[in-house]
Amino acid sequence: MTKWFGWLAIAVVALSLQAGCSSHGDEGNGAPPPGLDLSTTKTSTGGKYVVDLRRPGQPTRVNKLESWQIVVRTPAGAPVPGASIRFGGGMPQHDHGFPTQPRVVPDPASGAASGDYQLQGMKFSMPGWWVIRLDIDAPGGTDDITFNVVLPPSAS
Ligand SMILES: [Cu+2]
Repeated sequence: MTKWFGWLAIAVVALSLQAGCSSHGDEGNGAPPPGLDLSTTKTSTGGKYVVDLRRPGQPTRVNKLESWQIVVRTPAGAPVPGASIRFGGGMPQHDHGFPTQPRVVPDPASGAASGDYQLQGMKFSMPGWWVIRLDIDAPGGTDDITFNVVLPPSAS
């Protein structure tokens, strides 16, 4: 009998750990903070690059893999080819990252010289406020940029 209760306790703990993230969503603290900058074209923190984050045409769905496009230009509008771009981010309100490890490669459609990149393996595990951080290492110097993305409840 004691053993049985032990297993039950373990099961309950495991269940509550798993539910940890999604349980935030149905309470008030799941709402994104007001006044978020949702621009998809931004200047990097150090002012070295202008980055355009392009989602595919159809609305993003939770748990669906997507490829996005990243267009990197100098502030004067010149393409920035040859950049290595590291992807990071997650949900600031829930303290977790992306369910996949997206990577950035030169856009196969536009070619390596274009300064257009493809963000492969994008996936969101739940609706809400997500932050995408890109660390850019290019001949023009290193810089970083952060985008806010909000997935509506209807995305799940
Ligand atoms: Cu979350």
